[in-house]
Amino acid sequence: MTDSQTRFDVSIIMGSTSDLPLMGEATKVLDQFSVSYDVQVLSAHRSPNKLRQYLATLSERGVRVVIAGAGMSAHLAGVVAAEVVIPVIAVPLPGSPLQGFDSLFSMVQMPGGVPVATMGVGKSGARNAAILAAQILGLSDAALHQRLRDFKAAEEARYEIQS
Ligand code: RP5
Repeated sequence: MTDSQTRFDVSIIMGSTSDLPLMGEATKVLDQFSVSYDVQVLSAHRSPNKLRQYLATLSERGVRVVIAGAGMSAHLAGVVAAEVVIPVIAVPLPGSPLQGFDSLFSMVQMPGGVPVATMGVGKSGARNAAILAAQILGLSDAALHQRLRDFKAAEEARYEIQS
């Protein structure tokens, strides 16, 4: 568990170490935008007490966005959203016999009052979760906002070269 005094902007939580390869896409993007983050493997099903204890520290650490990635019956993002009042971005992960449909439906269909911003399944979802987190932070950080603008321009230039 991270030192409870350590401050960071984004908390990335995933349900299992088996989620690390795909959720690593989110860390690459946050590195690209120089956004600080913490990574935890904490399961809503297997380690609910540790998860709750960790979530209770986020406010004092200055965390502003949570990214929660999980597969199968993925309750992680919903449980996080039940405990915090900062934005929660969910990444449904594939790998089960249902190939991510299970986690997508578990995450996207939250009851009214407990919002979870659910991305697409898998690698692109993890990537988009980090970009969305950076965009949220960029609303109050002009330098980060500019890095996001530069990223858009670079993506456009890259697309022009390819087409
Ligand atoms: C979920 O169950 C995890 O997020 C993971 O995607 C899935 C399988 O976990 P393992 O059995 O590989 O630990 O809770």
